[in-house]
Amino acid sequence: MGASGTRDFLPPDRIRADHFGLEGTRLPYAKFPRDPEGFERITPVVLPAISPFSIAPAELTNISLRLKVGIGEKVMIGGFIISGSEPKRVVVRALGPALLGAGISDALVNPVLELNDSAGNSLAHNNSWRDAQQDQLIATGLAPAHDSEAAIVQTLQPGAYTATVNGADDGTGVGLLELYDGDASADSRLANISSRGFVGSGSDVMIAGFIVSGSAGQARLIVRGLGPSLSDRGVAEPLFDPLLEVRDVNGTLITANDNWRETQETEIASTSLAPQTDLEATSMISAAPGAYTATLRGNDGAAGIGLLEIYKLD
Ligand SMILES: [Ca+2]
Ligand SMILES: [Ca+2]
Repeated sequence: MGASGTRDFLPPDRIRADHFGLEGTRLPYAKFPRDPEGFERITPVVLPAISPFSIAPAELTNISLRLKVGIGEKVMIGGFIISGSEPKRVVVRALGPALLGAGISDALVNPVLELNDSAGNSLAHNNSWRDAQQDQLIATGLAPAHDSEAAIVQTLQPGAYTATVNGADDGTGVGLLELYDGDASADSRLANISSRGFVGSGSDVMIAGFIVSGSAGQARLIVRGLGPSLSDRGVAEPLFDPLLEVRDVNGTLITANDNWRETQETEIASTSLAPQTDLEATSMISAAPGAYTATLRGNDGAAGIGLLEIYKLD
């Protein structure tokens, strides 16, 4: 039942979806989804009500992106937008060796992480998490398990940001980029998130795990899988024919789309988010609080640079 390539999508024990840690009086960190195919190992995740007083509508919170990190245009780039009026504290992690323990044999051995603003200015750069913000990271409960892994704690003003993961010394392998909302009570939200990088076949497809948080309501989301239009952005080897799937934490298929005009054409065209080419994939979904997995791959196992985007509509 699981999406192709999600078989080995096993995060480390301490960040699995049913594991919540309280940070003082802050709201719990929700963790990203577990392996949709690992039925013998998982129990269905029910996100707890955050507090008796919290009736906020559903929001997009944490995300994890997994893909095969290469060099040049094959590095992993996660994009996110913080909307609202207040700064938001985020924790960003770049993991690789943690995947080795989860059965990924070609994990990225030594990830390097960089955080940039929308103008491309570097806000933070980290190779080994102990080198810069060790104490802060330990205090968040999100310190990586391996010294070669990278992490950054940063308070960000509303705006658009990117986090880039590459391998030290041009190393390549499957990497995991995670973004945690460390300040869910702030008047600011993660509005859009995206993942750009190499989309291969098998276990090298692009996978995005994301959490819809909140104790009530549903989030209206648009999920897009782009490829051909990236050539307009200077990508030399775009994914020719993207195929998109979204599953819930149990591995149940929520939606699948190959070419966006085939389903929901009218609804999608009524937004500003209709893809530029017919081969690109888009789905609109209403998502109850919970953990989800979106998978981007190429039709017929083709490979190339793809962009997976998740937008939250108001
Ligand atoms: Ca490193
Ligand atoms: Ca397609």
